[in-house]
Amino acid sequence: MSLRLAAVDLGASSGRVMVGRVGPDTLELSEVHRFSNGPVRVQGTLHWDILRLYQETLAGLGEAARTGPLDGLGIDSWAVDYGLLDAEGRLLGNPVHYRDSRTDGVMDGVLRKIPAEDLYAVTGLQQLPFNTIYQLVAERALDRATSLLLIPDLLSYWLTGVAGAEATNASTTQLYDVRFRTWSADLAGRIGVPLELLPPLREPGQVIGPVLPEVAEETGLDATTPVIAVGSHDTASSVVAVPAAAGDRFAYISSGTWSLVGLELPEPVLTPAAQEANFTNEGGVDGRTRFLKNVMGLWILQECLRVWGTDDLVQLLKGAADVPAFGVLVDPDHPSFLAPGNMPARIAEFCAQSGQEPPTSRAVIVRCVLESLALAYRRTLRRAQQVAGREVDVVHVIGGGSQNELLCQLTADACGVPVLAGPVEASALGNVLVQARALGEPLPDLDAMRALVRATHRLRRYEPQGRPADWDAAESRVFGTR
Ligand code: ADP
Ligand code: LRH
Repeated sequence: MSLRLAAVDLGASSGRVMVGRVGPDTLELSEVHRFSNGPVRVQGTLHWDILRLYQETLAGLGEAARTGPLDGLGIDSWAVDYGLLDAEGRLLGNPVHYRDSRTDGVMDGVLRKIPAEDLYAVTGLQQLPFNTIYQLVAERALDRATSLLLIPDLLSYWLTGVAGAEATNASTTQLYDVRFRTWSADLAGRIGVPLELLPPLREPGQVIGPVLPEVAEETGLDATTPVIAVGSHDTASSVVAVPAAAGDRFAYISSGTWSLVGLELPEPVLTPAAQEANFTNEGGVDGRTRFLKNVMGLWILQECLRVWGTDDLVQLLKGAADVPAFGVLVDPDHPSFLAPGNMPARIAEFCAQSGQEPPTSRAVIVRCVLESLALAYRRTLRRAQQVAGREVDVVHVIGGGSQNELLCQLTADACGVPVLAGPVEASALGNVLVQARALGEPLPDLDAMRALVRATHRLRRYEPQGRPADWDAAESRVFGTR
């Protein structure tokens, strides 16, 4: 016997609805619907096209229902962004995209009122300009709102009529107290956000409720189909599906639009060293801590492709593989790479300012992005191990970027440990695994879930090659001796 479950997984560059079959020896995904996602600029503000994303979700669920009855469904998406609802539960405007400029300079203003140490002691979160706390300070519709729903919670609300805040995603807002696993009334008060705006928290595995009759009618789903809270932060779901064995000393890179680089820990690390290194302690499934850092990721490459008007990534990667190593390098986390725009020009600008010859060909630009990412991974993983006092023997690369062979090899070379690449659809796998357990499948803990991923998915192994000294030299070239 196996369960049939739908995972709605909304990434910043594409969304998909997958049907998962989960049983004692079975873990299979099939994609029933995929659609593009990205920022929509309206009169200077970047939004998400949330109604289209909802419509595509319904279309995907309709496809899933056509192929057979579902035992449950769950939604995960990118973090930090939200919709505001009025007293009647109506959405107050299109959610704003985290890359929008409304948060420019906001963080500095907040840190003048709330010392960074106080924020870190409570939330353990990496300072990123788009954290929900900063978005709320810049928010114009706050005085008309009675409820804030993070993106997966908003879609779950539209599907079920039940409002709530799933904990792994709530932990990315910088309004969540990581020590007591509650909203921080103190921080909310200090930025003028009424606590009532923040809905009751729920844990992954909790049943949210059955789909509304109108949803059942539109999709063909049975009216009793439960919507189940999963690790609704996509990175939380993807970390569930890291195919590590019990006792392995592993790091992970959840590689998509962003590269989320770090360790899984039993407890948050809230030390001055962790704060100084700007690591985040996001909430994981089963109370684990995702001790990681956001590295800018394949976003830079996605924007290059957009500017060049091509989607032939495979061809570009072939070209980059032939470019000599250690040419042009950038710091991918430089703030100039955050907003959408002409990345090839911004890379050239970075080179000009750092005394490097700006790249002239696409192949050199792609090579530059990949080597620069590998260098950032190396630096981040070293720091994570120092700060958390743990060593790793292997790096698991999961998500869409695990298909990038050149980047995986560079990552193994830069980090000096083997890389195990896959699965590609880690978030959707983590999503259906948590649903399956909620519905009674004997998957008692993360080890059991990961064992099932390992048994059912083929991984690709990359051994470190080349000379570590070359990476040391590259690192001091880009980052100095910091
Ligand atoms: P997100 O969930 O953030 O939208 P994904 O996990 O879907 O991101 O990963 C998207 C990235 O995966 C793309 O930006 C691209 O760089 C990479 N990718 C997708 N397909 C391939 C492929 N065939 N070869 C190499 N890289 C790929
Ligand atoms: C990746 C992700 C990441 C967040 C960012 C906003 O999709 O959820 O973990 O920091 O989007």
